[in-house]
Amino acid sequence: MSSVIENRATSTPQDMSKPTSVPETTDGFHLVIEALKLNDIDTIFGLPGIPITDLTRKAQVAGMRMISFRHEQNAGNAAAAAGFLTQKPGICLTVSAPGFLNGLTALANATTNCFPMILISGSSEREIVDLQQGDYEEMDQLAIAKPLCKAAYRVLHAEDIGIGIARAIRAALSGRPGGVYLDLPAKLFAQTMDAAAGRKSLIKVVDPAPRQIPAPDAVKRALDVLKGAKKPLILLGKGAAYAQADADIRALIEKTGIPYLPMSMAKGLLPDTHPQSASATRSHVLAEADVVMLIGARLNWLLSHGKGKTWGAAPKQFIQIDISPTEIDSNVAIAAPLIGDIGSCVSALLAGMGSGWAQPPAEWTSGIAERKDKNQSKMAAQLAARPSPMNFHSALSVIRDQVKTRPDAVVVNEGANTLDFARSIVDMYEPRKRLDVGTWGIMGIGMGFAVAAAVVTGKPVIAIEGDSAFGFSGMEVETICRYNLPVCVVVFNNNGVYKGTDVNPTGHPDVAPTVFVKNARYDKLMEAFGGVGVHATTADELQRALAEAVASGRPTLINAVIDETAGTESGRITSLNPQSAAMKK
Ligand code: FYN
Ligand code: ADP
Repeated sequence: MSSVIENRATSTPQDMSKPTSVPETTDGFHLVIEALKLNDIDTIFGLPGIPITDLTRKAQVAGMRMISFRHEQNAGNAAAAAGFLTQKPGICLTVSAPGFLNGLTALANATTNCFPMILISGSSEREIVDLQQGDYEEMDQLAIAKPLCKAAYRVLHAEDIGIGIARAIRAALSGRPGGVYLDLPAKLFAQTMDAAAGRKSLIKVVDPAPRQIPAPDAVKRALDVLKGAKKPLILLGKGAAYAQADADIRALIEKTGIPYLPMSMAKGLLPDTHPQSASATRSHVLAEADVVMLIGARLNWLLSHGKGKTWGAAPKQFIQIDISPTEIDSNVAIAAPLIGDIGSCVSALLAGMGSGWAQPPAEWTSGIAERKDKNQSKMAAQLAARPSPMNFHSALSVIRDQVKTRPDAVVVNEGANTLDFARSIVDMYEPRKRLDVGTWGIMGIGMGFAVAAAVVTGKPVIAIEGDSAFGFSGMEVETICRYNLPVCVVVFNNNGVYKGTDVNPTGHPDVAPTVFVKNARYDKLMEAFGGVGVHATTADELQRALAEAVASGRPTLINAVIDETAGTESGRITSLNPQSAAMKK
């Protein structure tokens, strides 16, 4: 901490006779920075302003990476993605009230996704806020944050900064990871204290995400249920990707020979080309399986709550591996809950299986293989077509080929059709290389996630963006250029939300609510900040531009012109759109 301790003694002629040794002091700014650094946090995503501007400067001077954004929501999304990728809480730093609120959506989304992040916001003076006397950016931020995150804390005294940050880190990482809010009132930053006492007040969190070993009887129960299966299926969720137990998860799948389905952010845990992947016959395996083992995946809306038509008529038994005991039985009965961290649970299962674990019946696996082959051939034909203008398949086939040659690239993906088609078309080969709209199906994560992926991994990032989705965070292309990040944004431009063909039936000159400016040139946006902009109207043009962007690492935006009639309302989740009673008749 010596680098940040300031000797505040001033030397004047009158002082000359006094002893020269004066106590070193430190302050709130430096204590916050040192507390983070002590816990190996080296990057802050944020946006400077009152009262945290100097904190951003001092953090940079102290050797931290300070990534400044144009809007706090994008900084928050970056922090959340960094948390998912690194198992360290991503830090988002904002100003008070409006900045805090802008960051809050990302904090709530991180919590929903089980990503560890800490939103640190400066706040106005407690005395004035609590008496509601109208302070600058007055808001009771702690109260507002509480219901939207896993934990929320406020620090009032410099000597408590170490404790506050330690509690925030532990809350974000332990058990089910999630978002934590840390409120730092403006006055705190300038508070001074003796440097040695300050140093002593800091805490290096020991074992912030303790392993949680599953109970032996729970392991045995899970194995017994699995043993009895005729049509077993394993479902991998983003919790399994987060857990970084990649080798054991692969070993479990390969040892058991059980077909598996990755949820979207678990794609690449095993290569999507793996012979046991059942992605290409998803509906069939969900409906037909008799025993389903969930590994870090919740039975929420994305899995039709574990019931209904998706799951077919055949009776099902579920085995669920999760760190959160209250997840069990949340939607349907779970026959064999296995509570613990995924690494410990999977290795306990492997140990319990011993050698000679029986493979699933051949009629189950060969039936899956047949359907898979058929569906993949159908898909291959669609991908090979070169329609003009491009459609989702032809444009995505280019990205699919590029990712195949650069499996280390991170794919960020949002939109409706752009999301749904990309999920099934773009194969992933390595774990934690796909970041997308997650549990909420949120739009606006694109540029924040892309910046974080580039900063954290140093690898090329390909952001596959619907034109609507891109609009939520598009201004961050300036951030991408400013930090010269290896991000290639591909905007799937079909002139509107879902598609660009809606008309306003009233005859009023306003266009329909789902329609954008026709033939917009999103590529010019990137050029405005010194990046590379490409207008691609054919698959060949797209291929050349993408290959060049990935090879050069230069910030690039490709405006990929897609047939404006392509796409369906809400992609593959049209059924969630309420329809008016009159229309249903
Ligand atoms: C998948 N499929 C394939 C392949 N991969 N066919 C051939 N080859 C390959 N490689 C098939 C698969 O078997 C499915 O067909 C179909 O393609 C779709 O697969 P997907 O995408 O895996 O599955 P599905 O049914 O779309 O998944 C359900 C879902 C998913 C809810 C998990 O839709 C999802 O994650 N949605 C998120 C949507 C969202 O958040 N949108 C943002 C808001 S948009 P069948 O087996 O025949 O079914 C606001 O409007
Ligand atoms: P998906 O959307 O991919 O299906 P979900 O976000 O629904 O995945 O589920 C992730 C689950 O993983 C959550 O229930 C969470 O508690 C769990 N989880 C996260 N990290 C771990 C871990 N290290 N060990 C065990 N479970 C975990």
